[in-house]
Amino acid sequence: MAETDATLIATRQGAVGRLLMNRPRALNALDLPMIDAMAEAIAAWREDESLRLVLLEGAGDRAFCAGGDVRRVREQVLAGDYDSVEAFFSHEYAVNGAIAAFPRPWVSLIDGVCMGGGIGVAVHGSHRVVTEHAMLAMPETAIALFPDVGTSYVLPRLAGGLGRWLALTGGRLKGAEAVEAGLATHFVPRERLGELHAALLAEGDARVVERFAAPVPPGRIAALLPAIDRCFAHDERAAIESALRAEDSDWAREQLAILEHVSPTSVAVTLELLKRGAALDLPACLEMELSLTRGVTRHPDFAEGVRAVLVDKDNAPRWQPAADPVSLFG
Ligand code: QUE
Repeated sequence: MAETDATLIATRQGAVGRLLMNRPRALNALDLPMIDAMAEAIAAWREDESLRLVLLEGAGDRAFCAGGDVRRVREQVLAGDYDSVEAFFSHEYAVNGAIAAFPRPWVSLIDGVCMGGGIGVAVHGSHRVVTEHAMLAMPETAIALFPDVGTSYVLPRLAGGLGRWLALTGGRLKGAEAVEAGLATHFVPRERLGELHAALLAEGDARVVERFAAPVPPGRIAALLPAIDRCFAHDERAAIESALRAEDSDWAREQLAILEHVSPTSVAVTLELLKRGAALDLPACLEMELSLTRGVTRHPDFAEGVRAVLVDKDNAPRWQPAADPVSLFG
C-alpha cells in the first residue's frame, strides 16, 4: 500500500489515515490509478472505527492537485475510446461522493494550486485548510468542460453570484479569499503548517485545526461581492454581459474578456448546470455531471480546449458556435 513510486501513497499512522497525491511534475493531477487507490483507502477506512481522521496532501511545494488528467482524457476521446473516458469520470465522481459520505473528519491541507478535480477531493470533506500559497479555481470553461466533481452542488450554494462567477470565468481565489468565499474552512499560515501536521498526527483529532487557524477578515471577496452579485446573479449570458458592460470598471471589462475567450458551449452548459444543481442533492448532481460528460467530451470544443490550454499551450482555441446546452445533458 505504501510503495514510494505509487502516485497515491496511502499510509496509516496511528489514528490517522494519510493520503499523499504524488505526481508533483504533473501538479498532482489525478489519473485513474490515483482515483482508484483513493477509493480503495476510503472503503477500508470507512469501516475502521479506530481511524479518527483522514489527512490529504499533495506532494511537492507547488500544488495540492491541479485537476484531473484531462490530457489523457483528450487522447482517449481522439482515439474514440469512450469506455475509458466513462471509467475515468465515473470513478472520480464516485470518490467525490464517498468523501462527502465519509463518517469521520476529512482534512485537506491546501498549500498550492487546487483546481477542478483537486477541489473535488477537498471541498466535500469537513476541513479544507489553506495557506497564503493556496490558489483555488474552477477553470473548466477554458477547456470546454464544466464545473464537475460535485461542484454543481457546491457552487449554487455559495453567496449571491459567487458560484456563477467562479464557474464561468475560472476566477482564482488565494487562500484567505477561498475562506471568504466558503470553499475553504480554515486559514493557517504556511510557516505553521508543519506544526499543524505534526499535531494532527500526534493527537489524531481534527479539532487541533481550530488551534492553528487564523481569523480571516473581510477582504477582496467581500469588496467584490456587490459587483459580483450585480453582474452574475442572472441566469442568462446576455443579462450577465449587459450587467458587466453597465458596470464600467476594469474588473468588469476583464470578466467580459474572459467570457468571450472561453467556450461558448461551456458557458451555456455551465449556466444550465448550476440552475439544475441548485435544486438537487449531491448524489443527483454527480449523476447529472456524469451524464453531461458524455455529450461534452464528444463535442469538438473539448479536445480543442485541452489542446489550446494544456497540449500546444497556444491559448488560442478555435471554438464551435454555442451548442444547445439542454441537448448535452442526455
Ligand atoms: C482548466 C482545467 C484544467 C487545467 C487548466 C484549465 C484541468 C487540469 C489542469 C492541469 C494542469 C497542470 C497539469 C495537469 C493538468 O489544468 O482540469 O496535468 O500538470 O487537470 O484551464 O480544467
